[in-house]
Amino acid sequence: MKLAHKDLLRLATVGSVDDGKSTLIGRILVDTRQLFDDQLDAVLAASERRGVGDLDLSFVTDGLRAEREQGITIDVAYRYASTPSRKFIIADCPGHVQYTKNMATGASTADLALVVLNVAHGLKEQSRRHLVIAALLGVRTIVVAVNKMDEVNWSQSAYDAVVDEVETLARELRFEHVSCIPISALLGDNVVDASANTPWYEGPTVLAALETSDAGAWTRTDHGARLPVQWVLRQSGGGRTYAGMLNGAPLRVGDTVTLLPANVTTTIGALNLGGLPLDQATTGLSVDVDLTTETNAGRGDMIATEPLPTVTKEFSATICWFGERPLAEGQRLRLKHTTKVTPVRVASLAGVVDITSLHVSDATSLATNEIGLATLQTADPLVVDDYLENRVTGSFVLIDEVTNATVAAGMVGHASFL
Ligand SMILES: Nc1nc2c(ncn2[C@@H]2O[C@H](COP(=O)(O)OP(=O)(O)OP(=O)(O)O)[C@@H](O)[C@H]2O)c(=O)[nH]1
Ligand SMILES: [Mg+2]
Repeated sequence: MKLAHKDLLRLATVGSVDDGKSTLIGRILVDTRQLFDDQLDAVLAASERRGVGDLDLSFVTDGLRAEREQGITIDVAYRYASTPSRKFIIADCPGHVQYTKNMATGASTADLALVVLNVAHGLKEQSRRHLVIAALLGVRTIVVAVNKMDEVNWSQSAYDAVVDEVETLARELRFEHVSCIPISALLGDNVVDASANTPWYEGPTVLAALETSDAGAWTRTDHGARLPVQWVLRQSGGGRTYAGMLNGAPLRVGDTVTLLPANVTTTIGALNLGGLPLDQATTGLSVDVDLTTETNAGRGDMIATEPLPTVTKEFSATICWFGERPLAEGQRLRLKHTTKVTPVRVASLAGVVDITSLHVSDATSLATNEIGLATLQTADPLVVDDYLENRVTGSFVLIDEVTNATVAAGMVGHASFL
């Protein structure tokens, strides 16, 4: 079956540790009957081993032994689900502050953030941090599950207080669509089935909200096609073709394209997908491109259509720092952008973002999990877009030269709320 873009929703869970993200995903999967009997049996057996009573639904996504023992999520768990109206790719992210990096990875490809908050705690600092990161990563729609309503006796005033807090922050972060739902992930209220315990709530269940939210927001298709060259393929009759994953606008045979950073303008002669010719390729497809002019492109170059990206060795960026030691001005790292890796220097730090006030204040270093603004200088030219225009060509990661660990997620430019 062919999937139309709008039929697929990518979502990531966000929120503080223990607020019930994995339980909610488990509940959705169980109540929409997405699990096989043997998976349910395994969850039941694991629940019994840990002595947690009947069924610990967080075990549906918490697959690692350490996760089950500690009762927290560490790695992002991806799950697929489908209902008659839509397919979902679900990234169940960890809430613990130590694993903020994993949350950022999960949220980076999401159309929508499913925010889970404990009604008794409201917006904790880590929930705020997650929401700021989700906003920076380009998420425009949030569904907020105000969870554990069973523990506050289904109190409408407790729910309203959390909704007030959420709406204030959501306005500041400029989310476009916000819906809040009172739920119990544990008991299933307002998750797939409407609850009799919240007669004062008339909105949709979590599943209904997910089924009707805007999808396909992940990539903008109105800002030019971008094909970062991943492989150069030599053809048997001489000549070469270029392979990579397309994003942004569609690419058609006959389109005028520019090869960057060389700045050579040419035309698409042919497009192939797995050996089969195509007239047009759309975002997300890994295609093989034949250009009508003989060129000398290599891995890390970009084939693009108008409006063209920027070729630069210096740019300002927003950085989520995950290194154990602080990031300092002048520091040297490696930068990975699409298919290219280059040495980079932090030329200057313009400031650090206060998670509570969202103000940016002066800084000369960034501590673990802090978000800052910086000017970066790369050794090789990069072909970039502003993150707001293209989430793929506008993003990068920073890598520690010694340990090879990914220590930061970066976005070209600044979000409008900073
Ligand atoms: N009473 C009550 N308990 C809940 C509810 N939802 C989750 N819990 C419990 O809260 C605890 C934490 O749930 P998890 O689903 O593991 O929380 P999480 O948000 O995934 O945690 P991390 O992934 O580690 O951030 C578990 O013991 C759940 O059974 C709820 O609606 N009501
Ligand atoms: Mg979890």
